[in-house]
Amino acid sequence: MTLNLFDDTAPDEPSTRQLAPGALLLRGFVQGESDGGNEGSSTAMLADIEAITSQAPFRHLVTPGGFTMSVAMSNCGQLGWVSSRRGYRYVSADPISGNPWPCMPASWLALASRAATAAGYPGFVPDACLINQYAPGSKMSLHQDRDEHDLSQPIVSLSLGLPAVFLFGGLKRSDKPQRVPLQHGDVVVWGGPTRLAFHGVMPLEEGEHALLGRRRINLTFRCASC
Ligand code: MD3
Ligand code: FE
Repeated sequence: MTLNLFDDTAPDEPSTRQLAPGALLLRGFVQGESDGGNEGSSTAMLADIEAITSQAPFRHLVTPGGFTMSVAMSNCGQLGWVSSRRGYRYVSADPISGNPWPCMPASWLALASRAATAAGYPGFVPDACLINQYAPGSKMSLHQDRDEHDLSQPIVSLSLGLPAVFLFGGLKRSDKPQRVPLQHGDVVVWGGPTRLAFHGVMPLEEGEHALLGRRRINLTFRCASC
């Protein structure tokens, strides 16, 4: 018998909460089962993630400082985010295979656009989707996302699988971050004054998710070059 210490199911009704001016949390935006069509079902999204990462496998990138990241990453879309000793950048081909990144599924684009619109950013058409995979213990240190061309465009993030504690700081690294628990199906839209906020993820706790198993996956939709 395993004791389930946290409720990792999506709520029955989606709800929205403003985390800060410009940042909106859409709880349960993606549901476990589709109630019509492909878009918005986490089971269908997981199948898409498996297809994408069979072409562009998850890998642990190295930071410019020489540290290997504990989060494993892949990408889909016209551009993908990569890190190496040479720096951070968006590239159109997977450096492992030399092939273009897999296409962003149309249903993902529709989901990201619908979330951005709900948060007050209509017309969001991302050209990049970074796929982060966390195993228990994986974390992301406080950082800013500033490698994108147009910082007036928001970033849309979707959490799947095990819950995580997201750290949401201010515009200075030294600002004390808020802790925001993120669960399977939660979407956060980050724009306006929060677009350059420092943020990170606490080490993932052990657990087993009904659909994803012992991991968390986070998708971030970005306008890298549009
Ligand atoms: C707040 N990923 O990939 S998503 C990243 O859960 C990243 O994997 C985290 O930070 C994850 O860069 C957090 C939420 C997120 C993404 C971008 C942001 C929050 C943000 C940009 C500005 C402010
Ligand atoms: Fe980030």
